[in-house]
Amino acid sequence: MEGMKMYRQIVILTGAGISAESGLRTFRDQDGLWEEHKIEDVATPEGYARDPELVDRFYNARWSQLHSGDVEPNAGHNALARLEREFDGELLIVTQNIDDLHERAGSHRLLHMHGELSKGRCPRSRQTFLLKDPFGPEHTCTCCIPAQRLRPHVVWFGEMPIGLDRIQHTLDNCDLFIAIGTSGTVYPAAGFVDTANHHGAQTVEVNLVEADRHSQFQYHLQGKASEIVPDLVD
Ligand code: BV8
Repeated sequence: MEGMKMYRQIVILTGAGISAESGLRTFRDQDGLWEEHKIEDVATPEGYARDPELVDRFYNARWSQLHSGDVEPNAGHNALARLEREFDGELLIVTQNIDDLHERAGSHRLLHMHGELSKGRCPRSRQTFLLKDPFGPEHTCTCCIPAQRLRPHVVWFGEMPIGLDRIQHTLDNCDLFIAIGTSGTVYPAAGFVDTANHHGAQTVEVNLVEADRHSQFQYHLQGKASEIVPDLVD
């Protein structure tokens, strides 16, 4: 924690790599989620319009794994929740992940920029609904007549990410930006490091490998998030 005390505003971007050690598959690693599906079939509005049942199955498989009882936050998630408790400056975790492992670890200052697996959304009003069981055609909204079939509350390619104004503002004012477990392939998240650099923040990448934007980071800490992040927070 000593090392963190010198900062006053920290933004942390997390990706699928921080949940990998909890047993959730990443997208682009070996045996990743995209291996079995084409992105355009399961992570675009066009794919959903073409085959909503296929997309429901893709997200239901992930929903069921997340609620199987076998998936728990790991030391990386827990360390970030401890940082929030102990750091007396401003902290925001921006996650690209749609799982709820940061919440379950105790993080509150958290923004899901690509949506949340545990919620469905009304396609007409955009109102969200907590889902107690996996997606199906029987999941309809209560805000419209006739009731609309709920879609996954997930940001697909070509859709506007959530909370960009708030994210931009915190990036403009942060003095430390840490990216953990993300391949840096998806924008606008992959461009956050440029904003942080532009405003003079220190930038750190935590990853098993040098990811796509690694040259933009001042520091690269190579290794598993569950090992590196607790050391970073201590
Ligand atoms: C938008 C759905 C308009 C949710 C996802 C050309 C140039 C630039 C941009 C574009 C372009 N063409 C199109 C675009 C825009 C497009 C885009 O970026 N395309 C890419 C492919 C080029 N972006 C969009 O469409 C976005 N919307 O642009 O709207 C707009 C924007 C701004 C302002 C106005 C209008 C929407 C993007 C969201 C798409 N939705 N998925 C879901 O199903 O979960 S993307 C998908 O990838 C997930 O959301 C995921 O979060 C995201 C990023 O993946 P990662 O989290 O990084 O995971 P990945 O598997 O890739 O990598 C894992 C990493 O972890 C690896 O580096 C690995 O080494 C590491 N790792 C593994 N284990 C560990 C570890 N690290 C540490 N410890 C470990 N144990």
